[in-house]
Formats: sequence, structure tokens, C-alpha cells
Amino acid sequence: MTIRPLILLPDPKLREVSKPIERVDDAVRKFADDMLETMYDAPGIGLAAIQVGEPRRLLVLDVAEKDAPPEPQVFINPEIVARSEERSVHEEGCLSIPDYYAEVERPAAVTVKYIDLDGKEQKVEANGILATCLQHEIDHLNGVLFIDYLSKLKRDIVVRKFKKLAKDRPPPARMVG
Ligand code: K1U
Ligand code: ZN
Repeated sequence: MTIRPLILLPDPKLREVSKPIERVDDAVRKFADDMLETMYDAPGIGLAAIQVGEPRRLLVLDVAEKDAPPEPQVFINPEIVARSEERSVHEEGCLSIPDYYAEVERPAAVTVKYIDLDGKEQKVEANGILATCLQHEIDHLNGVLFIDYLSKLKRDIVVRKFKKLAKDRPPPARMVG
């Protein structure tokens, strides 16, 4: 398994719309393993493929309680097929916008259709943190970030801060050989 580097705001890749995965094969399963390892290493409770620079419709998450056994989950080509009218507010963070957290209001429950690692179609009815995390990650697959739900003023402050950090950040080490 490989820990992959995360891309950060304001990388324009984060605004790309990811493409569906045509076939679930060993290469996809290896990529899902890398994604889970990258998420646990960060650490985070979710990760979308575009956050490691891959515009593919795959996300991973693990929303198990802190001291409970891990519950890794992989969603391929996920699609929200139903949303509750009831809404709820959760504090969200993003591994591509480190150390910034804000409250976001979203549907309290969603039904998500997806393909699993055996290539089988599945459906899950989610609420609580699972619903929030699935919506946050599916947004990533569509080029949407949680800061898009904040006021323009708050979003502009965050984007400006991360543009400045990117300018001051040394470029990633180049691979040779
Ligand atoms: O998609 C991402 O950037 C990952 C993000 C997922 C998420 C968090 C909160 C609400 C919605 C979606 C994160 O995992 S941010 C880090 C985080 O929440 C966390 C990190 C360590 C322990 C517990 C939580
Ligand atoms: Zn995120």
C-alpha cells in the first residue's frame, strides 16, 4: 500500500468533475487500498480520489467511533438518489484545506447508490456523520468544496490564506531516476 500526497487549496484540480470508473479490477482495488492508507495516515474520516490528484469517482471513509474497531468503506461511482427534507448542521473539515473547520447545513439523511469492490451495485441509507461525510466526499467528485456553502466573505478569507500559504510553500521534491 502507498500513502499518496494530498493536493491542497487552491489547486485547480479540486474543481474538476471526476469521471466514472468503467470496470472494478485489481488496479481499482489497489487504488482503494492506497486511498484508505492515505486517509488513515492524514488522519481523516473520508477521502475522495481527486484529493490525491486522480479525477475518478471513488471515495473512501471510516466513521467508526474513536475507540471502536476500524470500519473502512469504499464507494465507487456513488450517487445520491434521495435526500431528506430535514436538514442538520455539522462541523466539517477537509484534508485539502488543513486546520480550517466550519459548520455546514445539509440534508440530515441521504440514500446513496454505489458499486462495491466486487463490482456489485449497493444502496445505503445514511444519517448522522455518515450522511455528512458521504455528501462532503460526493461533492469533491463534482468539484465542490465545503467552503462553497459559507458566505462569500468567509470563503474569500480562506482562499486568500491558502493562496498565500501555497506561494510560501517550497515546491514538492522531484523524483529522479
Ligand atoms: O474529504 C476530506 O477532506 C476528509 C474530511 C472528511 C469530513 C470531515 C468532517 C465532516 C465531513 C467530512 C476529514 O476527514 S477532515 C479531518 C477530520 O474530520 C478528522 C480527523 C481526525 C479525526 C477525526 C476527524
Ligand atoms: Zn474534503
